Amino acid sequence: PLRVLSGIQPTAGSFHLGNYLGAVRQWVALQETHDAFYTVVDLHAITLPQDPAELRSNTRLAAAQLLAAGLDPERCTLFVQSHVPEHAQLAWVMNCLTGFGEASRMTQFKDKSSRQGADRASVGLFTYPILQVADILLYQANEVPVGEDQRQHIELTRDLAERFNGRFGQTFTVPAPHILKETAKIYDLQDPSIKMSKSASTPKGLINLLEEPKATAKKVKSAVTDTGTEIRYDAENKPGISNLLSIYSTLTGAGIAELEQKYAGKGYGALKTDLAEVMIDFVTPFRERTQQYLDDPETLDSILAKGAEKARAVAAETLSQAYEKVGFLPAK
Ligand code: AQP
Repeated sequence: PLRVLSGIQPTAGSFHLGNYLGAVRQWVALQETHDAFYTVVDLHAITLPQDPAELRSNTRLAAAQLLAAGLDPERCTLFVQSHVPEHAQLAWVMNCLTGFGEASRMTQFKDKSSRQGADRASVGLFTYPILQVADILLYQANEVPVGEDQRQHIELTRDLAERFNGRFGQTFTVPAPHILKETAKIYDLQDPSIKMSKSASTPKGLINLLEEPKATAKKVKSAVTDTGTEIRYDAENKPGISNLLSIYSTLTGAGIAELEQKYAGKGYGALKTDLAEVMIDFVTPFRERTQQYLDDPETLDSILAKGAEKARAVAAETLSQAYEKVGFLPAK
């Protein structure tokens, strides 16, 4: 089977609805059809200042949420990035293949560093996409399931894989992004012109999956829409309503056309009330399952230990090939 690799940061504690719909939901589906590797990217998490105790507990929390969302350790390999040292090792090689100007063009770095004050941004934040390149190439992934915001980083991964292969001989699979149109970008509920995001969203526009379900319902009901009355998918003219329809459709499996018909002649209030219910039905069991995994840290840690072992077997093989191609003298 084809292989997929993707990762998620443990920084924010709770995943938000954009992380789930844009990425994690695809991960769950792909474990059925692909050889799937999923990682909690704690090395990426320290590119912004972190609290050590929080990072540790958020790493477990991220793994617990992935399992609660439906990842099955029998069907996929789930591991913590820092448990597999090959990620940092290959990243160094990839750093040396990347042009400074090329890295400077990454829009996520520009956004994140300008929010922090460019001078205070770490070099780690700058090379973040190159570590991500290593994450993907180590597993010879064919596809990378992510949200639209990651497209540029996957392009960089393709460029560097081709560059390495061209310079040193065929070594890496050149991966393709796996981005689903309907959920590629979930928008902030208060400002549907920006993506829902842990760092740029307003608290009322951001749905954290682990918050009180009642708070979630309230956010849905106070979502910003438009001055019209018609419930119709039109991303350009009705971004707020279109965002709500996408979320509704994905969580329930109902098609957009079906929803438009269901709400023909009804007001925005009716749509929001029903979507609030749908959200509560989704987050309530999700929170419970997450808590169950957190209550049993030994099981959780052993799942992650087994995952790391499986991941290392693949990563070590790729790294040794890459090291040999580059010209490093093998240690005897
Ligand atoms: N709004 C979104 N719509 C669709 N997909 C999204 N993703 C994030 N936001 C949306 C996808 O979630 C996956 C994991 O993301 P990450 O751990 O790299 O976190 P992030 O991109 O740092 O998440 P945020 O909230 O977007 O953080 P900030 O505000 O720091 O930039 C990725 O596949 C991502 O595409």
